[in-house]
Order: sequence, then structure tokens, then C-alpha cells
Amino acid sequence: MALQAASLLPSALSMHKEGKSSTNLKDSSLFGVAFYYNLKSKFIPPAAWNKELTKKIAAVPIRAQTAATTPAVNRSTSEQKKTLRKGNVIITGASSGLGLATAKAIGETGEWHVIMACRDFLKAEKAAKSLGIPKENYTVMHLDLASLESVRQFVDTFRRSGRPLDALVCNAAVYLPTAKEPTFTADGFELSVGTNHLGHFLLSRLLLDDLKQSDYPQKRLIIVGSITGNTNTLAGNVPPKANLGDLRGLSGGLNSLNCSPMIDGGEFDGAKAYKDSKVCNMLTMQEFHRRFHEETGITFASLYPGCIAETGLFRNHIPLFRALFPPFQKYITKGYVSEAEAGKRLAQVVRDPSLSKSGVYWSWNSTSSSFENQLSKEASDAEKARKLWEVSEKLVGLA
Ligand code: LMG
Ligand code: NDP
Ligand code: PMR
Repeated sequence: MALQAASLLPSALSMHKEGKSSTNLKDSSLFGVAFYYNLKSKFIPPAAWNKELTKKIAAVPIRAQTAATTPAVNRSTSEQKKTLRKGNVIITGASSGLGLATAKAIGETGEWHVIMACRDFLKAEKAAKSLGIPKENYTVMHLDLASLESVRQFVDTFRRSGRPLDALVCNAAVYLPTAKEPTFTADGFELSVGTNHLGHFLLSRLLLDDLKQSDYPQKRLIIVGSITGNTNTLAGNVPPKANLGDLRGLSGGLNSLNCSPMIDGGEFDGAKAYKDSKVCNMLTMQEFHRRFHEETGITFASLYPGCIAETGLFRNHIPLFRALFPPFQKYITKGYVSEAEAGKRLAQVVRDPSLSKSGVYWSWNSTSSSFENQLSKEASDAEKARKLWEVSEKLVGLA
């Protein structure tokens, strides 16, 4: 059921709340030393810490520093100016982290209405209010991606709202790095792949029709991927590595009954399941692009927004990891990005006319310029993408 919430907080208070989160940033410093981090400033870490690591990172072909942004599509810019109505975007998992920051970045433009598709209704309402997203610019709707029934209900509810759909952002995810045993969705799929991939697969397949019907000048379907699923990077080589194998576990239903809970048919590993699910997300976008871009004009893209090291994604990791990960990313790998900056990046992919190219995996370089990044061999394997599509269709009841 949809609920339109009233934003009770004045903007001054929401500023204060944001200020509070930067205090947390300071508190999470390495070895008790308080560092203030500025994305634009160049902090040179002590050589002793990172000499070897820096060399290794430099050796990995990360294309961030060299690539250029894609040129703007002029047609879209002029058409967008003619559009009178607000755009409508659904963002899954908008109750925290990247999804929430994106809802804020898009919601406060006044040009869009954000449908926050969340499993925890009240959490989402509170979060939207505390960030000061203008109440007329968002609606919270219930969606639990760990249940195919809930996905279908969400689509019905959205359609009954009468809003056209102009953009869909598949952002929600769970990461279970410390789980020893698998847990399962309502339909019996291993939870990380079930939520991050299969839930989003059904959602985007169903909402494709709605996107097709929209008269908005630019229609987009975006999925959040990650560097850790791409084995052509250093981050993607930290064990356990993503590997979908021949999809035998997925074909068997990922349910631990007749088969393995892992896509490749191996032993359960929560960190690997997450990385595998991100590979699925990136493959899915390319398959959408191949099947539907020409016919529909919809832009299909995935992205890696940077390492947002303090989000709820790491809530299940051990406390030591949660304490060390942010400074490690800020000062050693330099891959860190704040929630607010990452939200602006995803918002760009949703609405910036210069990022309208389809079939792209976006990343940002150290000066926050977007560029088309290259996926790993597995994450760009067209044959695997096709097979993943077909197996996933069967599992979610579309074939
Ligand atoms: C696993 O462990 C867990 O087993 C799993 O349960 C899950 O939690 C998973 O990803 C999550 O992690 C990973 C673990 C094992 O890695 C570690 O975190 C160990 C940390 C070791 C610390 C190394 C020192 C670095 C300096 C740190 C300074 C202090 C800050 C610490 C902050 C820590 C926060 C992370 O990993 C290992 O086995 C060791 C791996 C070592 C790095 C691997 C890098 C591989 C390099 C390969 C280069 C190849 C380049 C590829 C090029 C491709 C070309 C096409
Ligand atoms: P968060 O944990 O802060 O956000 C994840 C969101 O997903 C939450 O809103 C959560 O809801 C929601 N969610 C989880 N399970 C379900 C479900 N079953 N149904 C509906 N919503 C659900 O993490 P991030 O913001 O970091 O993650 C956002 C995206 O960014 C993910 O796709 C992640 O893979 C990706 N990403 C993150 C990176 C990082 O460094 N943090 C790097 C690269 C990619 P609730 O609030 O109720 O828990
Ligand atoms: Mg990684 C070289 C750069 C780099 C980047 C950009 C990331 C991003 N990581 C990098 C390097 C390393 N990490 C290195 C050298 C190590 C070994 C010390 C390392 C370790 C590590 C762990 C244990 N990193 C991690 C973990 C996690 O548990 C996170 C994870 O894999 O989640 C699936 C993670 C991440 N590192 C990243 C990013 C973006 C993540 C988490 C989020 C994600 O992929 O969505």
C-alpha cells in the first residue's frame, strides 16, 4: 500500500542531521587518529603503509584515470526542456545507504517523484524525513525482494497509483559475509542471489512494459553492480572471487535440497554469493540491452559508484572489519566515496542527458568524472548472460 508521508523537519534540522553523519565519519578513523576527509583533496598516505599495495593497484588495469565522459545526446536535452511533467523513478532499497542518498539527490531537484520501494516502511519514511526530502517529491511503497509474491504485489500497487514509470533503479542488496549456513527467500532461493538478482530480475521484467509505455524523453533501467564482481580489478581478486561456473546450482533452484545454494554448484560462501549476485546484475543489464534497447529506446546500464564503506551493507560483517574498512578505503586504496557523493553519481546515471548511452557499465575517476568502464570477461560473457536470463525466467515463473 502506498503512503505519502509528510516531511516535518525544516531544512536546517536536516542539515544538522547530515552534519552528524560526518561526525561519525571522523569517529571511524584508523588507530584513533581523527582524519577529516575531503573527496576533492589529495591526501598522501604514509609511504610505509601502502607502497606495495599502491604498486599492485597501479599494475591493475583500472581505466578510471584515462577514459573520457560520453558526449551528451543533444536531442534528449532539448526534448527534456519541453517536458512539463515530473519524471517518476522507482528506487529499490531506498531506506538507507546509496538508495536513500540517490532518493535525496533526485527528490530535491523538484523535477522528479521518487517511489522508494522498501521492505521496512517506517524506516524508509523516517529516513526520507530526516534527510529533508520534500514530501511532495517521494512516496514509500512496500517491496520485499526476498519474496516473488511481494514483487508482483508491488508492481500491482505501483500500477494502481496511476503514475507513469520513467526510470527504475535496482539498488537494494544484502551481503552476508559471516554466515556459515545459507538462509533462504520466501521462494527457497539462497538469500543474497534470491534478493539481489532474482527479485530484481522479476521486478525489472514486469516493469519493462511500464517503461515502454512512458512518454518521457529518456527512459532508463539501472542496476547497481560492483567492482568486487569484476575479476579484471584488484578488488575483484580478493578471495572469494565471483564465478558463476556453468550455472548448475542456479539451474537446480539454489535451494540446498536437490542442489547447491551457490550458482556454480559449490559450497556455500556468503561473500562469494554476493559477488556472484553482482555479476548477475551486470550480465542482466547487458542482456536487457541486447534484447530491448533497439526496439524500445530504453537505456539499460549498470554502475560501480565507488566504495561507500560506511553503509548498512556491512552490517553483518565483524566489528573489526567495520572499523578498519573505511580508513583502508580512504587512505590506502583511495576507492572511498561518501554516501552523498555516491548518491549524486547514481542520480546522474538516472537523469543526466550525457549518460544516456545504453549497455554501459559506469564508473567514476578520482576527480568524480564518469566514464564507461570495462567489465570482466565473465561479467561481459554474452552466452552466459543469455543462459542466466533463461534460467532466471524459469525460477521466477516467467517461462
Ligand atoms: C574473506 O576474507 C572472508 O573469508 C569471507 O568470509 C568474507 O568476509 C570475504 O570479501 C569478504 O573476505 C578475505 C580476506 C582474505 O581478506 C582480508 O580481508 C584479509 C586482510 C589482509 C590484510 C592485508 C594487508 C593489507 C594492508 C592493510 C592495512 C590495514 C587496514 C586493514 C583493513 C582491512 C579491510 C579489508 O584475503 C586473503 O586471502 C588475502 C588477500 C590479499 C589480497 C588479495 C589481492 C589479490 C591480488 C591479486 C592481484 C591480481 C591482480 C589482478 C589483475 C587482473 C588482470 C586482468
Ligand atoms: P545498504 O545496506 O545501506 O542498503 C541496502 C538497501 O537494500 C537497504 O535499504 C535495505 O533495506 C534494502 N534491502 C535489503 N534487502 C531487501 C529486500 N529483501 N527487499 C527490499 N529491500 C531490501 O547498502 P548500500 O547502500 O551499500 O547498497 C546499495 C547498493 O550498492 C547494493 O546494490 C550494493 O551491492 C551496491 N554497492 C555498494 C557498495 C558499497 O561500498 N557500499 C559498493 C558497490 C556496490 P533495509 O534498510 O530494510 O535493510
Ligand atoms: Mg576491497 C584496490 C582497491 C580496492 C577497492 C576499490 C575495493 C573495493 N577493495 C579494494 C582492495 C582490497 N580489498 C584489498 C587489497 C583487500 C585485501 C586487504 C580488500 C579486502 C576486502 C574485503 C575483506 N574488500 C572488501 C572486503 C569485503 O568484505 C567487501 C566485499 O567484498 O563485499 C562484497 C569489500 C569491498 N572492497 C571494495 C568494495 C566496493 C567492497 C564492498 C562492496 C561491494 O562490492 O559491493
